[in-house]
This record gives sequence, C-alpha cells and structure tokens, in this order.
Amino acid sequence: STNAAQSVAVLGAPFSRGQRRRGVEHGPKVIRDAGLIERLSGFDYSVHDFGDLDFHHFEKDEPYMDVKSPRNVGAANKMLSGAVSRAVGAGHTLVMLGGDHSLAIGSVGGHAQQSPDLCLIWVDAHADINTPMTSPSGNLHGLPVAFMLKELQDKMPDIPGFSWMKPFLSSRDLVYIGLRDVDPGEYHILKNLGIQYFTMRDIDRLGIQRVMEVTFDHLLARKQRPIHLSFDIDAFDPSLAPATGTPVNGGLTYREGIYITEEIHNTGLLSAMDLVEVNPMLGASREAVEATASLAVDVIASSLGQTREGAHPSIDVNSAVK
Ligand code: Z70
Ligand code: MN
Ligand code: MN
Ligand code: MN
Repeated sequence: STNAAQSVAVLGAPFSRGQRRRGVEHGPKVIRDAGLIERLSGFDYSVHDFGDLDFHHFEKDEPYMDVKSPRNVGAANKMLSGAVSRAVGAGHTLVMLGGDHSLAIGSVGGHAQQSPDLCLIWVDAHADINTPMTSPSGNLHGLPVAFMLKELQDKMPDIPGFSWMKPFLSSRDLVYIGLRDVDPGEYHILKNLGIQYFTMRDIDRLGIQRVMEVTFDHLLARKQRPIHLSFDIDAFDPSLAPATGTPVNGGLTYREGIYITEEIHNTGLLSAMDLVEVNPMLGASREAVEATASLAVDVIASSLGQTREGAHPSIDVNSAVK
C-alpha cells in the first residue's frame, strides 16, 4: 500500500555514548542483518528504510556533575528528535533502532512534537528515570525518562547539550512493564509521582494478560491516543537476549514479550517505537548475538501486526480459497 497511514519508516541510530560499553552502536546493523526489512516487507503496508543517522562526535565533552558525555548525548538526541518528528509528521509509523536507551529522549520527544497527547509504554528491566542527583553511574541511558517528565522539571539541572528540549510528558501518561532492577532514587520517584508500573513480580502475580488490560485501562480509558513503545531488549530474560549491556536475571519469557507487542498492535494506536540496547560485542558467541537480534526482529514484527494465529494479507480470499 502507498497509503501514508499504512507505511512504516525504519531509522537507525548508531549511538553508544549514553553508557560505557562500546558496541551498542552496531545494533541497527545486526537487527537489519537479522532480516528486519525483509520481514516487514511481507506485511500489508509500505516499508521505508531511512538508513542510519550520522551523528557528529564532540571530542571535548566534560562530565556535568557525574553525568558522562552530555554534549554528545544531547546533540545526538536533537538530531534524532528532528528526524522522528519529520517521519511521524509524514504519516509513517516510526521504528527507531538503537543504540542505547538515552536515544528515547529524542525519539519520544520528536514523536511528541507531532502527537502532544501521546502515551508511553516502557518495556525494560530498568526504570531509566534517574536524575543527575540520583544516578549511581552517571550513564545517560539511565536518565531518559527524567528528561521527559514535566513533574521532574525542578529536579533536572541545565545539563550541557540539552538546552533545545523541554519536558513534554506527564507521569500519568507512562506505564512500565518488566522492571526488576530499580535504583533507590528511582523507586522514590516512581512512588512519589504515582507512576503505573509492573515489575516482573507483578507479571508473576497477575499474568501478562491482566497486566496489558490494566496498562490500556490506565492509558486509554479516558481517550484513544497515539502510543509510543520504547522496548529495551534487556526486558527479556538474559537466556533469550544475552547480547546486551546490562542483563538482569528473571526477565520476560518469549511469550510474554510477544504478547505485550501483539496487544499493543491490536489497539491500532501504535505510532512509533524504539528497539534499543542490542549490543553485538557482548554476546558470548555469534549464535548469542544472532538470537538477540532475531528476537529484536520478532518484537518489531509483532508490534506491527505479525500474528501467531496467521497472517491476514489483503489477497482475495475467494480466489485464494477454492
Ligand atoms: C542504572 C543506571 C540501565 C539500561 C542499564 C542502570 C540503567 N539504573 N539502563 N541498562 N538499559 O545506571 O542508572
Ligand atoms: Mn533501558
Ligand atoms: Mn534496561
Ligand atoms: Mn493488523
């Protein structure tokens, strides 16, 4: 289809300076090599591969407080934000391939420029809601949600590289799924702001089906609006997604992860998504890297409508079934 409402744009963001392990900048390449574009081309809409962004590198980038590489992360996100805003504005459903999770600042931010009423589903082992004061690591991939939230504005100092952006999201418009490694300062913020979250324990107790029901009740009951899905591959159990920077035991099963994305697709409201933190330099073997990248492709395909019950291509059923 050439209908703009039924087109997908894939955008690579080969960037790793939001954390300290090199290699995650190769995420877009290994996800493409695992067959992403071919898989999406089998679907009922047009696929546009926008290639990879070419980020400028700033040599001189002193830490701010403990926060590492603020100017590089800020500038990369400014560029990404513009690209995402243009793609969504042109009517594409946007798929951003990371790169590390600091990129969500620009991805969700660019999406919000076009869709100010969007809501955000954050699937991750981590809450990524540290502020410079609470961050135990100084790694910016642990802070992206804090940049977005209006309620945290007075906790966020003027970090060099980020003067271009303003917080754009309310804490009630965010749901986390998969948490199991939350820092003390982050826990305080989650509780203080009353953010809706589902830890792995909550998934154990409620089941993933109930978790998704409550997620959509929380985000969509008052009105239907665009969804941004930010999917960190480390949400999965490390046995499924070993090639990532911060694996944490006890993660999502394959079926839980795919159920999440199938349900998001079924809302008909997915407008943009991130797939981040695939690091091909951290797998123990080539097989481990390929398994992680292939899982990333499954997550994206499922978010965009691949079903386990079978495809629904726009062929004439009467001529196909004699
Ligand atoms: C920790 C921090 C993080 C991803 C690690 C870890 C954050 N909370 N995020 N891996 N994707 O350093 O802030
Ligand atoms: Mn993350
Ligand atoms: Mn994570
Ligand atoms: Mn469909």
